[in-house]
Amino acid sequence: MIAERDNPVEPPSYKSAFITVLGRPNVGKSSLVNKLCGEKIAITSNKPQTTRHKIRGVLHRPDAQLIFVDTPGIHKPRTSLGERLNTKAVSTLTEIDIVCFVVDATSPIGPGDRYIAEKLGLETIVLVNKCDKAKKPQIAERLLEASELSFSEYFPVSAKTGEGLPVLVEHLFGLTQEGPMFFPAEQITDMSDRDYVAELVREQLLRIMEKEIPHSIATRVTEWEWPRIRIEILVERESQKGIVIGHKGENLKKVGTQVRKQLAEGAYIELQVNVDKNWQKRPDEIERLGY
Ligand SMILES: Nc1nc2c(ncn2[C@@H]2O[C@H](COP(=O)(O)OP(=O)(O)OP(=O)(O)O)[C@@H](O)[C@H]2O)c(=O)[nH]1
Ligand SMILES: [Mg+2]
Repeated sequence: MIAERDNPVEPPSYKSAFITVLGRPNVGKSSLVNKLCGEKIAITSNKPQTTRHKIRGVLHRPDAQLIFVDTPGIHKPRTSLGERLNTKAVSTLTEIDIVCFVVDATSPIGPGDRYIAEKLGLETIVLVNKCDKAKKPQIAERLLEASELSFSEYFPVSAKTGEGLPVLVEHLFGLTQEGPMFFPAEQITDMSDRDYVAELVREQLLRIMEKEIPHSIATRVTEWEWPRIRIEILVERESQKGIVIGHKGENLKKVGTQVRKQLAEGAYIELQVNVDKNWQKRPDEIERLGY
């Protein structure tokens, strides 16, 4: 008792940090955020420029939280949408505490990576992702290349297997500073249910569609009367409409089935395909779609 009175125990302080996850398209940023948070938060695909929103995913501990900010892959833009996605990703740099710069272990660090690296502070943490897919010498080579960027820390990781992530998470919690609980314990993302479901539809379409079509697709919920959810799929040309619908509607059926599996039981998905010419080149339409 006396010892306790002499050394009063301070109430535990709460710690938090924002961590932005940046990199070229397709390096695995969204996959990493999902794995780190232990839940699917962002959609992923093998097509570049999958992510269009800045999405926050939260990893909670009783005394601290890490808020990961997934961003659109930074690339050479060809459309208004592309420009907007780059701006969105780069804008996170002014509002975060920690930066994780993701590169792909399976391909050399190139001009696209360097372009991004130049914008980052020296305290940036480099994540060499997809280590499950790379041979040991390849990982070593990538770490060596990355070390030439003169950042502070380098972690070989895999979003697929989770390899390297526990060490990274410990390191990140170690960097948190006293701060507010930005998200309550039960909340793991700031994305609304409506946006999430629209994204799930786009994810399935990305899986099915080839070539340029994925970039032409936008999705949004137009009606939500649980269990009935109506989602509009926008394409840019009449010719794309038939491709998206598929023979006798088979693509839409597949998409609906896969999305329903990821929702609470009983969800009823209605998909409608509309043409909106060149929406991704028109800033007003991009704004309306919320990208
Ligand atoms: N083998 C392997 N594949 C991975 C890993 N991480 C991501 N992928 C795959 O790489 C592809 C791209 O992953 P995403 O997470 O969508 O990449 P992203 O960086 O968010 O891409 P954008 O949103 O387009 O910028 C998907 O096919 C993933 O399954 C990994 O650690 N190992
Ligand atoms: Mg992504």
